Amino acid sequence: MNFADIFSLEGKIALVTGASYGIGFSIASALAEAGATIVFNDINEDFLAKGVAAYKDAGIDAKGYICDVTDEPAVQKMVAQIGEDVGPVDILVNNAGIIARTPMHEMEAKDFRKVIDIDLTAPFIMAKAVLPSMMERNSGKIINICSMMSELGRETVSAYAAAKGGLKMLTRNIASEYGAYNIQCNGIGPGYIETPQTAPLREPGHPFNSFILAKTPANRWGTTQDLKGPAVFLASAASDFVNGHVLYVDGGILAYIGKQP
Ligand code: NAP
Ligand code: GCO
Repeated sequence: MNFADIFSLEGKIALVTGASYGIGFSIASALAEAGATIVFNDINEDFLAKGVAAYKDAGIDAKGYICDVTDEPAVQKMVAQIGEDVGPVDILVNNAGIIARTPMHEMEAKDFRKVIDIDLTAPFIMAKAVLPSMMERNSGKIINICSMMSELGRETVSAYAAAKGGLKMLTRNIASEYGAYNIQCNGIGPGYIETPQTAPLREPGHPFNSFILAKTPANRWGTTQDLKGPAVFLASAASDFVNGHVLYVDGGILAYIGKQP
């Protein structure tokens, strides 16, 4: 295999969850640019339609499905439908996620459970749905979108940190349990990226903005573009002996003690 072919996704089918916009859209676009056929889902019909149109504008013929990633029968149905429509999933990216920013002592258990359900249980449900076919074909890539909060805590994000820390361990466990089937499961841990999820933290004058810049050696917020190369690497043959890792794409945050005030 020559060098360019190592990164090629020609002939592969990639399912990216929650990919109408934001990080999911950018990762799906990168996989498409590397040659993959893209399928994605959203829970919201309007966002799904906007997503399909945005892919079209980018020259990508992506197929969208309405599906809540926490609903196991709906996920099984969607994966079966994708099998009929385009073929079996070769690459799964568990991107759909939510965050709740609430002091833990004020958080209701139902709101904590909701974050765990979408950010941790759903990647299990999604992976479970694609694994049997990957095992049969002795080939597969699963990429879980983790977070700085897979390693670090901070005020107000207890449920999110618990879920993303758990997702790091689910990643290692899938790698351990299915590595013998030539299935690689790795994570991407984005640093602080400009998306709707972080919009409240980036409002003008919000102290979090200067806090994050002081914590990031790159001295900037990440963009969704920054995640494209790492996603193609982990989806392609270039990473066939890389399993159970989380690749942090954080401008150096985890390496740095932070700027002296
Ligand atoms: P975003 O802009 O809020 O997008 C999240 C996507 O997930 C949306 O399309 C949303 O759909 C979808 N989604 C939520 N719940 C769903 C469900 N139950 N079923 C199906 N889809 C669902 O988030 P983002 O910033 O792009 O983040 C994407 C992933 O990266 C998340 O897992 C997030 O935790 C992680 N991450 C983000 C950052 C960052 O700085 N932005 C950093 C580290 C990790 P609707 O819009 O229809 O609700
Ligand atoms: C926060 C959360 C998220 C981050 C991200 C960091 O601190 O509020 O951690 O908003 O975007 O997950 O990797």
